[in-house]
Amino acid sequence: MSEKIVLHGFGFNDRSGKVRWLAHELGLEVEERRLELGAHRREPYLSVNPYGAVPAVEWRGEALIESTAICTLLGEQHPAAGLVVMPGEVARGEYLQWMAVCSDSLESKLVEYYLAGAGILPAGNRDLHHATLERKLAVFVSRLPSSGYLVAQRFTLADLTAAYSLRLAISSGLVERGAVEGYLRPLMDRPAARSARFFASIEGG
Ligand SMILES: N[C@@H](CCC(=O)N[C@@H](CS)C(=O)NCC(=O)O)C(=O)O
Repeated sequence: MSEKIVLHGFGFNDRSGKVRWLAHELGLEVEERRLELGAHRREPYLSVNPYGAVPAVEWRGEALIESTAICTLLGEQHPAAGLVVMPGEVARGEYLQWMAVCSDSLESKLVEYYLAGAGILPAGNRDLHHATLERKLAVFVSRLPSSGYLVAQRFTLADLTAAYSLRLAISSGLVERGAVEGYLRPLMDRPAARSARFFASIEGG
């Protein structure tokens, strides 16, 4: 019988999507706990994540927060799946670099830029981040392979994390889909990405 995680999130487009896709890659059962906007800032959710943000996961009696930390921990617990490039592997440095570029340098700015475009955050967030995102995304896109994976010649958490930033950048009109299709298409076609509905927002699904 597969192991289960309880996943707290708003839906398919927030960062719970990263955890959902990873869990599907690992064959974990996902019990969804959907939060209405606002409920994430109140009890009982604050007892799970005192920062009042999604995602959070309940797993083996523990509450886990921070999407990248959750994905890394779950990936490391299933080394045979090869989703994390472990210490000692040749590509470890490159892997850490891609992870940091995506989850530290790009992700938060992209989320704020996207939400400002959707009228959920003040429009000022777009002005604040536009020039930096344009500049960094141009470099990011130029460094993506036109086929295959980012590191270690296999699908890893770095690809999943990059896909989250790319999806936001495409939805926001900052990256043209055609420019990254060779890299992105095989990720979109992964059965786990499909069953997690990770790309639904750019596939019209
Ligand atoms: N670094 C955190 C960011 C969490 C975060 O800000 N999540 C957003 C949704 S993607 C959220 O909960 N926003 C609502 C809020 O901050 O009030 C992570 O990766 O989990």
